[in-house]
Amino acid sequence: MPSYEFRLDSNEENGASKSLISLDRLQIFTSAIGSQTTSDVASLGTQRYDMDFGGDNWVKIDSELNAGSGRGDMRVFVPVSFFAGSSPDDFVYLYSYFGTNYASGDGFEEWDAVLVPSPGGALALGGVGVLTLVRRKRVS
Ligand SMILES: [Ca+2]
Ligand SMILES: [Ca+2]
Ligand SMILES: [Ca+2]
Repeated sequence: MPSYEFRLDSNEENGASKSLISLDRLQIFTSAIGSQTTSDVASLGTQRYDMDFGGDNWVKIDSELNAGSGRGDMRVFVPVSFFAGSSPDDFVYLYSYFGTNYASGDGFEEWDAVLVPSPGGALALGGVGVLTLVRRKRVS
């Protein structure tokens, strides 16, 4: 099925258990309003994806399996149909939270997005023009 691909490049130290990190929350929103900053994630717009829908989930990631800065560690495919009713001019917001189950360390975790073409041509969403990252880092 046609999907949007969101790619995570986690940045952790190598060795022992230091390369492990948990992705504990992932939510994706669309909104006509760009450049929003808020601590109330639900206010970002229309929710398109929530990895905790139906129950708490998390992902254990070993950054050392594809070690090196700029090298991807996880891919998330969200069906284009989840974005039904959105406008080609909408902004896409991705909220992620790391470190609850395995602590985050070293550098920032980074996301980017790729439009995976539909075999049929036209997609419901014109493109992921702006991807705003709302990051929270657990410090304790
Ligand atoms: Ca990496
Ligand atoms: Ca979770
Ligand atoms: Ca990190």
